[in-house]
Amino acid sequence: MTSELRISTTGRLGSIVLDRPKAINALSLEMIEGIAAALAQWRDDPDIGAVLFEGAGEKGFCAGGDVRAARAHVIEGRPEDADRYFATEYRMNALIAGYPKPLVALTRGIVMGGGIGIAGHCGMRITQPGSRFAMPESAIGFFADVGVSAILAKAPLNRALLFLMSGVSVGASDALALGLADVVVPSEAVEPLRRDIADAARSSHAREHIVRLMAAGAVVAGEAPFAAKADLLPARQWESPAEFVAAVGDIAALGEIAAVLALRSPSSLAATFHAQLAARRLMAVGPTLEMELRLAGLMARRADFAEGVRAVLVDKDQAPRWSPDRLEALDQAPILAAVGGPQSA
Ligand code: QUE
Repeated sequence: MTSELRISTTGRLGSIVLDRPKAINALSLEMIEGIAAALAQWRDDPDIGAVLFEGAGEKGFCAGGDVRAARAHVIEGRPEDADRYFATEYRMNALIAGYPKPLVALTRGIVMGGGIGIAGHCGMRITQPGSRFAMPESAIGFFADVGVSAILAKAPLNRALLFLMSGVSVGASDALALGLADVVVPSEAVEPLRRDIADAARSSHAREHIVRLMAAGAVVAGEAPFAAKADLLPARQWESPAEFVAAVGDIAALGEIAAVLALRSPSSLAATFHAQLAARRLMAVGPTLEMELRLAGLMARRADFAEGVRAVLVDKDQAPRWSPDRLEALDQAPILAAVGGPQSA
């Protein structure tokens, strides 16, 4: 068992604490395997009634995945090792999404990338004021993965595309508006809530008890400024990522987000756009993750992934050189083939 995970039980409550606080609990392969092993063991254990996920440290629940390691595999000529990392992570995401017992995510601070891949798929999602949610993969030449396309497929299309393509972070109220969390609970209520959830796990109606605890502890969500901005876009079926990006550029109030989109990898924008449309056709987490695994195999091998991780996380010059550097110059055929859209038939 890895030291980056604390796995324990309190009565009939299983507890999984991501414990790699120096890296904001970013998910190593060993952490992913440890989470999957604990969940697999507890699934049929009659002594476990519910499972709680939390992150150690002050900074947040989880900053993402081990994209530095995935990049190293690719540039050392072993992209299959990167494939194996993503396959293991997505299998864990599917295990969470289809889990037969109540899974509770208790998040705060940073909840990004692979962190949303855990917390977002839990059946009961509690967050706290001040939390920041994002899928920032378009900044590193990858795409919004870990099955989050399937969660956002239930949100209005413009909210989903703007959030996933831009990678900007949003607060707790917007996480509710996007369908990434269910309730916001004040930080001072968390300790008693944790005890109450452990008590509820003893009940044969644990799910109903926890739902009631969540409703009782919730504060009224405030304004959701990101969702309000996305709702300024015309409601329509976008034909291409370029058309969507142009529409964002046409609305003055979206200027900041348009500027962010202009910095993102064009390949990432296209992959994230087409993955979201595919998720809306599939409307199921398992098939969406299978689609994402094909897309991950493609995207991890493209130059933008190694370059994006270099610029953001290795050299930290924040100045990636994308190829191609414009959506207009991108051949979308390989991306369409990977997502398996009607266009690829
Ligand atoms: C996009 C990402 C990640 C990211 C930044 C991006 C990601 C990830 C981290 C991260 C952050 C802090 C750490 C760490 C990793 O940042 O997946 O180890 O200490 O894990 O723009 O996908």
